Amino acid sequence: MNEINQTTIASGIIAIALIVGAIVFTTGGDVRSGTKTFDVVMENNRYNPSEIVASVGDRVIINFENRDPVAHGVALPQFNATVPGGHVPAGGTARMEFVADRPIDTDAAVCGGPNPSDTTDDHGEELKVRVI
Ligand SMILES: [Cu+2]
Repeated sequence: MNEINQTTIASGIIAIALIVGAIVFTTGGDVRSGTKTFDVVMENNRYNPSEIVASVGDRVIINFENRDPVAHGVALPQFNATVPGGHVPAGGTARMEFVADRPIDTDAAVCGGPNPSDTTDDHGEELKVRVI
């Protein structure tokens, strides 16, 4: 009888320890690398929102929905990030994902040129990406 009780108690302690450990591990993982997801609508050659902000270390996911009859190019070469083919197709959607491993303040709208600072031949849109 006594042995059974001790075994039961010991099993209970181990189970609680495993649960607490799992909670600590999960929470710690979230704190170290949070995921920020943004939904950006492209319409009339403008993006909404036109600025997103993330923290260094965040995994950033941007879901684009292009409501325009033309494709729009987006890229963040600093994070080696873009969408399939480099453009969000006309009337289509695309996803861009990257780890924001350093601070930055740039424009991810790159229609018309591979250089994100070149806005001379794009549609005039802007998607400011700030990592702070
Ligand atoms: Cu464009």
